[in-house]
Amino acid sequence: MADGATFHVPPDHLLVVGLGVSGMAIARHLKRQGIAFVMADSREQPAGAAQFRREFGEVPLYCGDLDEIDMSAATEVVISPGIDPHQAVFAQVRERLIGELTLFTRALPSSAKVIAITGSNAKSTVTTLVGDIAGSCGVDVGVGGNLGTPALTLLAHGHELYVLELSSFQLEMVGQLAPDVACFLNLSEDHLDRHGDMAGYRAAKQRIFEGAQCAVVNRDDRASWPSIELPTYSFGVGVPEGAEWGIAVHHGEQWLCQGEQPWLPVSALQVAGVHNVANVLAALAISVVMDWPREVVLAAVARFRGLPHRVEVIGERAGVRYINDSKGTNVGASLAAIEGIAATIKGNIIWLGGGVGKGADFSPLAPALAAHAKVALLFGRDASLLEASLAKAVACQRFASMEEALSRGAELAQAGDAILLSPACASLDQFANYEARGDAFRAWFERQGESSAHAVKE
Ligand code: UMA
Ligand code: ADP
Repeated sequence: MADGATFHVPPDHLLVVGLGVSGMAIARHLKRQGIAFVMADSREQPAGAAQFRREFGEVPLYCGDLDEIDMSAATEVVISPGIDPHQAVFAQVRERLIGELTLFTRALPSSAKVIAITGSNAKSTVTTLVGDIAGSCGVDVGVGGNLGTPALTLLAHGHELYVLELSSFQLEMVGQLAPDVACFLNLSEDHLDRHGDMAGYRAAKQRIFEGAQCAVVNRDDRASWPSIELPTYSFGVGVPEGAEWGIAVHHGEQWLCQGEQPWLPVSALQVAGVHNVANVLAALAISVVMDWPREVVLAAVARFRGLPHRVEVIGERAGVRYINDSKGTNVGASLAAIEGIAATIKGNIIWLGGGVGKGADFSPLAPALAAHAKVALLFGRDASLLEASLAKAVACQRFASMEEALSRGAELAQAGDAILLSPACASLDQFANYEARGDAFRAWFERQGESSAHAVKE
């Protein structure tokens, strides 16, 4: 499509950039609204081109170098979250640059409510749980955003409530969403290649609070608190005071509590690890702000089994638990998983890590591994970087593949231990995505079961 000739955005047209999941949702929304637009993608042959042409017929689609686009006549330029707004190519249209959520806010009926959830980790878990609770309470709810279904696609179905998982990429371009509840779960190093430094990353996430009715934040992570004045409700894993949410001992057992009021024993939860208790507390805090009925909320929370690949207990063999946390793709996530699981087992953790480290500093893992891990079994592209950061704290061994690391883990494990895949890295060097990595973990576990059953028969 790009033949070196300049592509001119016609007057009175929006330019949509990025023909992915968000771009298609934006295009469908603009069509519904009767707003003229053209589409562009920086790849020569984006996977969605055929689908776009089927749905949008004559709407011009430009594929190729974005420098070749003359954006001067565009009324606005709508970019997908994966596209960096700071690129020089957008310098001339900075005031007219918007994201999907700006369109969402403009079209949102005033009667509809929005719960917006962000954080470096736990977004999908908390978003899904809050959506489950809302649904159980009889609310007509749409659940999506960074989780998968774009906010504009949800909007097309016309819900009473939108529960949106929002990434820093989406929030950077949010406009003013003004949600009924803005929840910021935690902040740890991620996406610094896009945001420059932690201050830039936090600033993007802080935009969730603009115009919000109230904030739900993490008492154990000051970075999650709003920089602006807002009614604020907090959760944390310590003993709560006043209206705070936390964990306290009640009748000799640990309970999830609001202040002195016990809500649910930790033992009633199906999700594993202290970090998941924090996630449930965040969802409870939101539920109370929304004034949902307590008994229905508690029943929904007790039913929640968590999401696949997030500290998912795959099974137990010879007293050893196998836990798939393939979605632990950054240091903060894996730290939470290691500490969360250590508190629930009698033995030690056998930790599997590695993959693409995204330039992260792995050293924050060292104290947790020193305290809780028998060994670190490392694989993938950045195994040597992990070893360099961790070798003083924990015995490290390197392997060509995750499966080889798993086999070694099974040899080393004793009853009471947990084999935890929480790699602190992206998977793309050896797998299609984190799901494929988690599926390979499960498949290995199941294969071992079959071969040991076979051995017993023989
Ligand atoms: N593209 C360009 N030029 C670029 C970059 C991208 O033309 O420089 C094109 C790509 O070819 C692609 C399209 O833009 O076809 C759109 O890409 P996108 O990267 O914005 O992705 P979408 O398919 O629209 O999916 C996005 C989110 N992706 C990103 O933020 C990278 C999805 O989150 C989200 O589920 C979806 O919108 C619906 O809201 C994924 C993600 O990885 C899961 N998110 C990051 C994370 O969770 O850490 C933030
Ligand atoms: P996100 O959507 O933000 O990536 P997920 O709910 O998919 O979050 O969880 C991703 C990973 O984050 C989990 O696999 C786990 O390793 C880690 N995690 C889960 N809960 C927490 C928490 N409360 N604090 C820190 N890390 C967490």
